[in-house]
Amino acid sequence: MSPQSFKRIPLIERYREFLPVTDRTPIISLSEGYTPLIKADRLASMLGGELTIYLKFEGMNPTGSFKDRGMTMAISKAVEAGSRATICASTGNTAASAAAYSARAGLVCAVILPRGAVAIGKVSQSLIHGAKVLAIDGNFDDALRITREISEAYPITLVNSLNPYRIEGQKTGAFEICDELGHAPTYHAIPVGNAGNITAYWAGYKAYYDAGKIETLPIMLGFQAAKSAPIVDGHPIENPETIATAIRIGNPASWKQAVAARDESGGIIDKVTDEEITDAQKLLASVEGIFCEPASAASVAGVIKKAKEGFFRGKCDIVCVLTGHGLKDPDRAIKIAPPIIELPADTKAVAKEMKLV
Ligand code: AN7
Repeated sequence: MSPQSFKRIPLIERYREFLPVTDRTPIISLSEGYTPLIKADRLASMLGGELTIYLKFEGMNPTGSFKDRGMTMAISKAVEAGSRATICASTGNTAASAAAYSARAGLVCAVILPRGAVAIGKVSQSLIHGAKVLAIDGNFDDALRITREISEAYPITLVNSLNPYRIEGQKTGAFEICDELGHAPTYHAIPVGNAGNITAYWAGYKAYYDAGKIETLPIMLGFQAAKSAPIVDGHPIENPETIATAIRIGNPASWKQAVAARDESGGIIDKVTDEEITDAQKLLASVEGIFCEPASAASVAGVIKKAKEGFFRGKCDIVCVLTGHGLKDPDRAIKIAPPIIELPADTKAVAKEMKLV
């Protein structure tokens, strides 16, 4: 094997023609992207019909979530512009990614988190990468408002998805799916929080379509958590709640763009309960061997819900984006899984517990 065939090219170089970069843009990369598209046959057979399901496991990115696709762009452009510092509001994953890419670029990074509402793995990442971690007495929407005000008043680059380079970078998820399948899927299922990712995927599919790389566009299926579903309910939610803390967002920044993606693609944005999310997370772990975080499981929970309603007709393929790794939120996994069995250091006791004797 030649070393060349093993080499990963930074996302920005690989999809350069579709991204707003020049020869002068320094590329800050952690070898993001190239995430696996895993065929989920056992899940599909449980849903019946003629569905082919693929899981785009974005938890395999360097910081464990899809945010790295946008962050390589946002941080590279920040360095190009001569910025020295970055800031973001976050339910955890944006912060982890911003902290890592800022560290790599030598930028100071501040992250504003809703206190007590961010999964421990994500907090640990922001801390170890040396970001200034500020936990406010408020929710994500409060954190985003403060972050916007700070970035408008001081010379600090905002790296939330309001930063257009984030969306540009996240389009590459759609490119990878099309490159691997050779076409666009019939349906694209995705969790919706601040609504940047659904916006980015739709823009990515449209860019590939316009470039003649795909002949059809997918139907977009967005899923919010039931008590954090402003787009589905049609109004901002003042006190959003869900165990899927990543998408505990009451007033998404890219609300209009998400609605446009839904309507232009002939799709839907629906909601799933915490119970449906938990069931989907456990199912993925137990029958497909894939451990994603709760928010990610919302895409699969939504597809299960729609399949039960008879939404899918005939032969079709569905790509579900699993946006983040399950290790981000180990507390949650331990809470929903069977307990540890504690025993004396005794072979007989172990054999008995295993029902071998
Ligand atoms: C695992 O990190 O908003 O609809 O601040 O971490 O583009 O917001 C995270 C969002 C889905 C929703 N899945 O994506 C943040 C943040 C996971 C996430 C979403 C998030 P968007």
